[in-house]
Amino acid sequence: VGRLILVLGDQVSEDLSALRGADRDDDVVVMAEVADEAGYVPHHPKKIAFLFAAMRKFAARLRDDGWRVAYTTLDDPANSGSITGELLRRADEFGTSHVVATEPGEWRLIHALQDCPLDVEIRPDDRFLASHAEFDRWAEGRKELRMEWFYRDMRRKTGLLMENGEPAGGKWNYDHENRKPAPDAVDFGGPMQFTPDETVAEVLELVGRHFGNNFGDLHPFWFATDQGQARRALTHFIKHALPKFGDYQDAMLADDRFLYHAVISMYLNAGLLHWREICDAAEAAWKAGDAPLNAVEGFIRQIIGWREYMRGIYFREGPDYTSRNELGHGRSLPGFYWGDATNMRCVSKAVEQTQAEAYAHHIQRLMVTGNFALLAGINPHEVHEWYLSVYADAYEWVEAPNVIGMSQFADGGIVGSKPYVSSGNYIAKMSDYCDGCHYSVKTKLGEGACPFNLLYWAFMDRHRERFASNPRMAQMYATWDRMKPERREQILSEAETFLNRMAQGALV
Ligand code: FAD
Ligand code: DLZ
Ligand code: SF4
Repeated sequence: VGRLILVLGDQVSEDLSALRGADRDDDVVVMAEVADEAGYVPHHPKKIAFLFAAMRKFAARLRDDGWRVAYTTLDDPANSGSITGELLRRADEFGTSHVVATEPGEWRLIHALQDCPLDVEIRPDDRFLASHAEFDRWAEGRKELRMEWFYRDMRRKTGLLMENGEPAGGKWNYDHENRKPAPDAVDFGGPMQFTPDETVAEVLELVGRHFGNNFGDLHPFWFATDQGQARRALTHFIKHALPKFGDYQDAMLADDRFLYHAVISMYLNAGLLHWREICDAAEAAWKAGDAPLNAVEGFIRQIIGWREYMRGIYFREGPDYTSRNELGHGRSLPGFYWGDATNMRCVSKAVEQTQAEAYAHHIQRLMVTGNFALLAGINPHEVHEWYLSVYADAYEWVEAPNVIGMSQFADGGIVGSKPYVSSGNYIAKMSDYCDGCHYSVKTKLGEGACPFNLLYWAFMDRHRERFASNPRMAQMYATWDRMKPERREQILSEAETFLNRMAQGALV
């Protein structure tokens, strides 16, 4: 044969650069379910099942389109266990040493392909809006890499929500209209759910057998697993939830796992949806008068702004990014991230839904589990591995800048100019978690004090040298300094006691 065309689990897109210009008669598409990819972190079973099912259905579709596909299932006795192992095996089988690949989204796998003793051509992944070169050109010479400026360039480049070269409605960003606290009732029934078909059922059986002990519930499984289903899920969101997406973007409810979120990141990141079709659909809803500008602008910003920006940072910062630890945090991740009991209702609920759905929305990830880990001084690499494991949409290129950068400030402030820390107040304002919590959010110290309140000040105190001169944090330091010394000491000592009990595995 001519060449092997590698298609990875998160590359199930028809218009993949590796497939472009390939010869259906001469070339062979290689796809493989392998232990290495399924095991570099203990992925949530739903994430593995989603990818395997999407891979199998994509392979079937390619075959229908006349491609030759060499597909290795996890159970295949000949399975070598790794992507490069499978390439070597197929190279031998088909008598070729030429491989065409689309750049993987993790350095780990890029290096594996580069080190593989075959002739591997790695093509850019142009399913993204900004190439690495374009992002680097934008970043070059800037003191601060602010997402907002990058986003404006992407608006100009795509023409999305632009009118005669100006932003629609006269403003680039409508966030001041967003971020309302949690509503009393949500009139969106959640993302579209799909009944497992035969392919999915087979994969569920396989994943249950191999990964049943990983953290996370495999059943019920309702994700879309092909392009047609993912598009229906997108349409469902645009029609029923997008109009209120902006208003409640930052709200959290204990008994509503999705609010008005799209729940499409796993589809987009795997390649079942393209950013362009998503953004076009959102823009069309605004033009038709079906969704307000604050919602549509906010939604489009997440995709052509944040998502592309995060990818730019990951590739620009290089392979050592996930080991950064600028704040020197070293505690281990407590067991309640893996489902052990905790009295903190917000954390318990966010982890519980993560376990059930392999999904939590942005503010749960940032202001509950992320905020707690940062306040408690958890080793950011452990935090990173947790996020990479438990969410169905997690690949390093997007997970690491969100966790190491935005959430844990472990990159020293490349992604965010200030750490995302808050006391219990923020959670109380934006959610209903505090009602019925073992702790009292109004209690600042002493019996029943909310741990976020204690740990917040301990964090500020611990990192005074670094943050006191940050103008956006000066006011909090002034508040801290106004407290009586005995009160400050008591807060710090209670925070310490809490952390020590947590480290010993006590119920906290
Ligand atoms: P919506 O809230 O409906 O937003 C729409 C889309 O915008 C998402 O589907 C996503 O593609 C994009 N988006 C929104 N925010 C971001 C962002 N910060 N970075 C990149 N894309 C964004 N997103 C991932 O795709 N994979 C991850 O592994 C991941 N890890 C995260 C870890 C932390 C600590 C935090 C704070 C955020 C993380 N995010 C990650 C970003 C965000 O939380 C998810 O994209 C979002 O929750 C997905 O749900 P949704 O489709 O309902 O999103
Ligand atoms: C995440 C994942 C998993 C669980 N399994 C596979 C697999 O068996 N085969 C495969 O090709 N890809 C898998 N993936 C996705 C890869 O890990 C992903 O392509 C890289 O991490 C780069 O983003
Ligand atoms: Fe979380 Fe504190 Fe509220 Fe309990 S009181 S839910 S720990 S913020």
